[in-house]
Amino acid sequence: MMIKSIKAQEVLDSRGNPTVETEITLTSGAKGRAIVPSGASTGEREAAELRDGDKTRFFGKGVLKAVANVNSDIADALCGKKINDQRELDTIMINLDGTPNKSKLGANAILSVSLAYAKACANKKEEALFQHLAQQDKYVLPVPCMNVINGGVHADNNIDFQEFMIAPHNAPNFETAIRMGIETFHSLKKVLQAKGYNTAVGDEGGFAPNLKSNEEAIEVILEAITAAGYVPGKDISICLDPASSEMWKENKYHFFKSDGSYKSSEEMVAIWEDWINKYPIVLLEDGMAENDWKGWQILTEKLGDKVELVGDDIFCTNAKILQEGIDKKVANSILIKLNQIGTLSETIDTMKLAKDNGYNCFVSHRSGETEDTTIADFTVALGAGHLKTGSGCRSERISKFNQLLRIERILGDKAEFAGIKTFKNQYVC
Ligand code: 2PG
Ligand code: MG
Repeated sequence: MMIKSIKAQEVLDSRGNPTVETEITLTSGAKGRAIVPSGASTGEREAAELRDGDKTRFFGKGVLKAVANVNSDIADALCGKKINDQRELDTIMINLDGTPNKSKLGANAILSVSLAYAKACANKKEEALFQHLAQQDKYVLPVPCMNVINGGVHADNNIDFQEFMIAPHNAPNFETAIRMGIETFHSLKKVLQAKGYNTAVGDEGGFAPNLKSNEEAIEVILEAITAAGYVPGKDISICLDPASSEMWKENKYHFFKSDGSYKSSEEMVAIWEDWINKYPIVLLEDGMAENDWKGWQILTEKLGDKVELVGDDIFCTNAKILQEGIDKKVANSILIKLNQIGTLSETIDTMKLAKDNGYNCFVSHRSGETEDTTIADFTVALGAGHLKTGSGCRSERISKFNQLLRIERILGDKAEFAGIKTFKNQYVC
């Protein structure tokens, strides 16, 4: 596959922040285009997102340097050369950057090229992206974990925890699952309205009301599941991402947004234990902060055989850090965000390491997203079984669900829906 041209430009994400879009044209004429997303509650050890820092443009958030890096250094290293596969392309860029966290060229620059190349190769083979990326014979459609209440740094309300998700798992296929999720989302709007709460939405399309407590978020969701005609726990369960790193200050968890109180690691674990015993929770992501490894070990020891414990900020989709986690018995699942590590090949390596060690992989969007639907194809191709890509509104979220609907329809009988078995150690409370 010879690359004829690589052209990047600055476009915008769902928060109106600049981001990198790259289009690659192969000598065959096949093209591929990708746009990279951007996080708000980022892990400290994520690959570096290169921003201009020029305060006269987009308050310093421009990405013209990253764009220039694609159009000059990266294009010079790749255009006109024979490149055998994705790994070779990614390795050339990793070496060209030469830093441990891709800070020279920018992970945003590198990932845009990595993904655009995969799409161009799929187009050359006249395959869908999920077919081109497929790592196995069977295609698994994921349980969509839909973030219906937003808090933390994703919303301007009084909820400390960032994401309250519903997982419609008792369905024969993805199409039914997404319908169940959307119906529950619409029911939730009515439940909130009836209680006099605001129904404006946060960054990922979930409602962002001011509530009496963090716990009330679960209660209104359970009410909505029932009102939509489903049974909590049997048909639809709950997944949480409190994004605890955002609450971690001076070795304590601070409830900055609600009542200003704080908790020790042990007290935080006790909250999760209580919630898991009371509510149909099947997955807890970042229940502890990225710098609280001790707390993570306590959490895993206590609850690791009951629910899926996903490490996001703590692992940053990085195989080296995941290996540390495996050695220290931290979590039993890893969140997968391509832009945390910066290339497709490294992301797949991390997922392989996870799988070989009995960890689950939970694929994720970023809070700053775009119309790019790569993660939908990627989740099916890698057989990850579950993904989170937002709520029941906002086109940058819905575009991924629509892509999954298309994929399921293309596959017909060959599509398998992951269902409840995709979650690790589901505990029935
Ligand atoms: C997370 C993500 C995505 P952000 O914490 O898991 O939901 O948020 O992209 O802001 O890091
Ligand atoms: Mg997270």
